[in-house]
Amino acid sequence: MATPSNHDVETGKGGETHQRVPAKGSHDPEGHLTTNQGIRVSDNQNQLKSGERGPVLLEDFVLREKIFHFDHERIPERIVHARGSAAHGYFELYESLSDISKADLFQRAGEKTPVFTRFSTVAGGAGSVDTPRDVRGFAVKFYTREGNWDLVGNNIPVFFIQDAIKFPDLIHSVKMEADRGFPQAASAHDTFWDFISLMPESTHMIMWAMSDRTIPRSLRTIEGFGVHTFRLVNANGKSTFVKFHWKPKQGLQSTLWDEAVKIAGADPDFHRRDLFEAISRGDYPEWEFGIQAFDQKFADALPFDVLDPTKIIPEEVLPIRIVGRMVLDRWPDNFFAETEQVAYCPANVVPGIDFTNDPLLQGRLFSYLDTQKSRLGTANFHQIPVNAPKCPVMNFQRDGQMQMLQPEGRASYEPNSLDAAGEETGPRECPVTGFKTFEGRAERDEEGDKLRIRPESFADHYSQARLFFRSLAKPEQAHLASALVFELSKVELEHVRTRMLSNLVNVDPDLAGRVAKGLNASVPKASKTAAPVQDLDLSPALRIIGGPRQLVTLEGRTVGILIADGSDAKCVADLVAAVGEAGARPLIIAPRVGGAKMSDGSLRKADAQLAGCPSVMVDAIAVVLSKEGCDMLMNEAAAIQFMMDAFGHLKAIGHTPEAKPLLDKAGVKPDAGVVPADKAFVKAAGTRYWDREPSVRMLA
Ligand code: HDE
Repeated sequence: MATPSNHDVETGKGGETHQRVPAKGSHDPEGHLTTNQGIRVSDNQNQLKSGERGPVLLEDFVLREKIFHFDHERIPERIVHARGSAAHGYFELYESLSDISKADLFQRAGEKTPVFTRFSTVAGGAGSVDTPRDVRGFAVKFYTREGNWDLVGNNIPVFFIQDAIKFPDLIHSVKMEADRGFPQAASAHDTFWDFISLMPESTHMIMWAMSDRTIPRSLRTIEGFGVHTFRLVNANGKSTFVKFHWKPKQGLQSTLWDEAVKIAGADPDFHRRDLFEAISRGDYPEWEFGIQAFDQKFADALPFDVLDPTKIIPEEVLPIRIVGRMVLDRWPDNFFAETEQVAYCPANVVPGIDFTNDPLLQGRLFSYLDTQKSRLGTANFHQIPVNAPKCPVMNFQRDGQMQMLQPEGRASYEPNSLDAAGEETGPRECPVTGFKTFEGRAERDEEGDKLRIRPESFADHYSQARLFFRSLAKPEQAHLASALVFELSKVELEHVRTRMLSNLVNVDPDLAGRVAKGLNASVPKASKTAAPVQDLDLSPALRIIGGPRQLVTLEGRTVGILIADGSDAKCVADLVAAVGEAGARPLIIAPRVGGAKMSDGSLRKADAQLAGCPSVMVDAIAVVLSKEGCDMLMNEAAAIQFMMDAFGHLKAIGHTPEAKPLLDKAGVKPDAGVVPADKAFVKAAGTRYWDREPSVRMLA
């Protein structure tokens, strides 16, 4: 419902519009425009000038303040993860974890903890597109009763490097090249692959990065991982190692590369918009929270080091115990105040959660505070509402830029005895409930000489890369190989391509052969490995296609229904109803957004215009055209491309018999996914048709 207007409209001498508080009325503070000093503004359209056409006067503090504030609206964007979208929600615990953790949020089944979750791409700037091939950040701030816990993870369970000292090199290599300032938000260039090919430890991550995981269909269809091994600590001080997981209730779903590229042009905000719209319509995204908990004995028996962040523990080796869920149900009120200013930090843990000696994690614990100071400009960034804990915060830290608190009294130190004089004495430490670092020296080699050395237990860089590649479904393997061909084709330094191929031979000779063929290169000798490559048991749980988290469903998806003048009104109405019943959002697309004149003479308004809504924007299409409508669209490139892309992206296509000529023109061939635009379509639309792919695309 529209808000009642609070203003009168007048036209100024120069024809400019003035929206003004009504001259007659109470003139109470409500609704008056003021400066930041609270001074009411009389004219927000004109500067103060000497004479009608004269110079502007320096004394115009209203103008000066407005422009001054505007000039300072931007803060430094994040050096990595600059582009992000976030939402509020809650975490709900399914079962008490008190046996392994004393953290308050893990004690009582059914209890909810507020969260703020930010998803991001890594390489691009804040204004870059949503769908490049990139890792997605998955950062959750839990506002627990014992303070904030930040689980700052990614949508991939491993990382490129084993030691924090390599992070600036990794990021410099993937960002825009230093001399030319391109490419933006893309890993397909010389410096990235130069670095990667010299860093065999990144090979496992590269397999994930080149897989369909890095071109997700939606932020709602990604997994999340804490990556490092953490610890849970119970009330008796016993430590349990843990890996954290987020599993999307919407199922895992990715795009095809060609689709991701086209989405970038059609809607640069595709993921942000999708998250916003899903929450706005009450289709709240949800993830289950899982843990892999294990002890030192289990860790010692694994064929790799659990402190090495380039390794996973396959679910088949240690199942994931689902212990809770996260629901995102509220969009931020203000993007800047919340999504931009939120400051995550892996060092934010609560009693009952602790770190391990993972050398990457250790570096991160140190790094994030510096970032926040540099970005938010003050050591008081924790006072910004989105960062402020939702429990009491009391200490003797004082002052600093942008201090918002006004502590009373003189107790700004302790010990003090001001209480003896009847004054406030301030808070005190507590050995019972305060955070105590886990003391045990359970990890090997914790004591020893000071060394700059990589442990030998980190030396196997290829076995899990092989495990990942071989565990994928066939189409996913082809996508991965093709992604490597694409990226390396953009690499101009030939020696880098060759070195990368040598590394790939260690992963899988077949993969190396396919990539070499795609580059029209020969397969070089395998590069030297630091440890023998092992054939580990495969993990089918790593697959998207045919894996345990692929859902055949229309729930949460979008179905495009293409109409034009003369479309069958009943057919469209039935489809809209059936698609809605199946949990999807029907999107009516027409040549003109005002709508189309239907078979029964009614006007059906469209949600989107065909030229601005290619089929990459939806998960399946129904083409409900009459003969007249089809004839009209036969010479419309947007309509032909609409069909061609839906077919090429392996989507279900429902159509009326009259639409057939258009399908033929677009090269749509009959298969299990091309069906009549009726119930059969609704049934067919919950999945993609992978068998179609070899007929539409040459893959490596
Ligand atoms: Fe980050 N990372 N990172 N990172 N990271 C940042 O902190 C850093 C790493 C991750 O939505 C920065 O506030 C170092 C791994 C996410 O605001 C910065 C190292 C993982 C986000 C930083 C790593 C991550 C960040 C930039 C190697 C997955 C976005 C802005 C030791 C487990 C959080 C900021 C958000 C952000 C440093 C490695 C995840 C520069 C030094 C591994 C999701 O402090």
